[in-house]
Amino acid sequence: MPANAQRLHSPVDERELFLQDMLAALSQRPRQTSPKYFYDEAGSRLFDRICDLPEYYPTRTERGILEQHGADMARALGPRVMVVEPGSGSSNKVPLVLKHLREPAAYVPMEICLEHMVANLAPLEAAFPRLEILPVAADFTRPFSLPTPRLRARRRVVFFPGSTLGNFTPKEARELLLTLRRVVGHGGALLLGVDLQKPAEVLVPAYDDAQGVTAAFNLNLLERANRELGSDFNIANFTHRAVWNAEAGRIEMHLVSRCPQAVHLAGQTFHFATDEPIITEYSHKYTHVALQSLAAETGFDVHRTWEDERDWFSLQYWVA
Ligand code: AVJ
Repeated sequence: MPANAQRLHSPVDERELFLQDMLAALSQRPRQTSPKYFYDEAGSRLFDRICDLPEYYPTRTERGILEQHGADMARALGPRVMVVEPGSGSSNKVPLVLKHLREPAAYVPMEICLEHMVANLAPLEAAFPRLEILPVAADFTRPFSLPTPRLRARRRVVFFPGSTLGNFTPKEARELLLTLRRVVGHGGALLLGVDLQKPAEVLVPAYDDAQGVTAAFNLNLLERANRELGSDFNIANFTHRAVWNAEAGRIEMHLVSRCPQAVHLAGQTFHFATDEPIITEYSHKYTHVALQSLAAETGFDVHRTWEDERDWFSLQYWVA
């Protein structure tokens, strides 16, 4: 592990947390797991494949906006900023902004899975040899502290692309944005990538692709529980489903029981009826009006936004 990387939770804590969260998830109705558990090594690789799928438009649409307007965004952010990226994944979007920033003070990627994060930093270190990179292995939905870069930062900026915000319910999203507002402080900024509402015939295939990669990503959660927690999910007895919940304005991913069955985990037994779902992810889709209200409710001003020509995706520059 690089000397400057910080691991805030021990692997034992992570396993215990996964077990407790899975027991709680399977005990509630409807059963609902946290999407953060998708991203073990296998899940992270499957997600990287999802990003290249023809049906999954968000990644390429967002990249297009960052490529076209990255210089404009960097001018708005200004010189000597410290860029914090919660859920940095493969850190493959931040270079599109970093390359235009004048004297960035530091880049702080944050991921739960330290191995996946650090394994992906080599290209960034090669492209930005003078940039101080301070990886932090933490779950950004829980309290975290940030390292202090050698070069004093003029302002803190959180880069939060990929519509990861969509994973959270409106209440959770507000709480997370209030946390990010505290992280950046007065005068700080948020550069937020969010997926916008569009017809269901575009949205549903993006979460239920013809090749079944998203199905494998979803089912991998049960395989991970079997691998790491010793549960006995029979993967063939669950099927992937993606639904557009128009009232809530979100895509929902479910794992649906194909038959009456019992699953065992840590000495407990969980009975499933046919067609009973485990909700594994929400992906909320936003309107411009909803984003304006969300910014106002969480102490930010919407200073600039950049969209693609179809108005499918938006990069939002919010100032605290
Ligand atoms: C990484 C949470 C933004 O919600 O679109 C992709 C995850 N799930 N395909 C999303 C995901 C199914 C993705 N986020």
